[in-house]
Amino acid sequence: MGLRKGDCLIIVDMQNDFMPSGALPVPDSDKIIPILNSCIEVFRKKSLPIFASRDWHPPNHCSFKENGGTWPRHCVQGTKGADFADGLILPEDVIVISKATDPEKEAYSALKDTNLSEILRQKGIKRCFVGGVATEYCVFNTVMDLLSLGYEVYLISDAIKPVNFEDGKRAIDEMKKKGARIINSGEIA
Ligand code: VGL
Ligand code: ZN
Repeated sequence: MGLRKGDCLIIVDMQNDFMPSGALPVPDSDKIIPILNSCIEVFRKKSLPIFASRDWHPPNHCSFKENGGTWPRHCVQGTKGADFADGLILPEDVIVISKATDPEKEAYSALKDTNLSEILRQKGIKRCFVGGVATEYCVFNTVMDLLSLGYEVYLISDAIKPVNFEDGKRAIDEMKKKGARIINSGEIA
């Protein structure tokens, strides 16, 4: 799969709180760090844009149980848990997309209430290669939004992890049905 101008890498929510020892653990999420690092290296060497989204909640965010939501408190702005995962090697010119920053609004997609779609348009992006967590939440919603906007999406199947295995499988099926192509990191790296 020859990478070319118009391609980008989108790494979704690879943050300490989503790692196995974090506040909202995604099982085996640490296992995909080396895989993502090798993808990053390939895109970096070709000077292709690399985006990293991050869940970036204020302390009073509505998704937290204590505020009436469903999740334990996680990825609070400026905390260690919200930092990108230890061991993830992001390039200096990574484009960070912070999402779910409004206390009143949940945002699973990296395109919801962010400037990501505008940057993709500005940069003439055609194909998005996507990895990260969690498969059935933020990866899923990001991929579906990208497909709705007309981007070609390549889901890097060995560089994603779900909260729940069965839900993850269903999410992959749905992304596929909408047009996402399922690839392996070996096809780009
Ligand atoms: C996520 C649950 C809550 C995710 C974010 O990044 O998939 N999941 N907030
Ligand atoms: Zn969240």
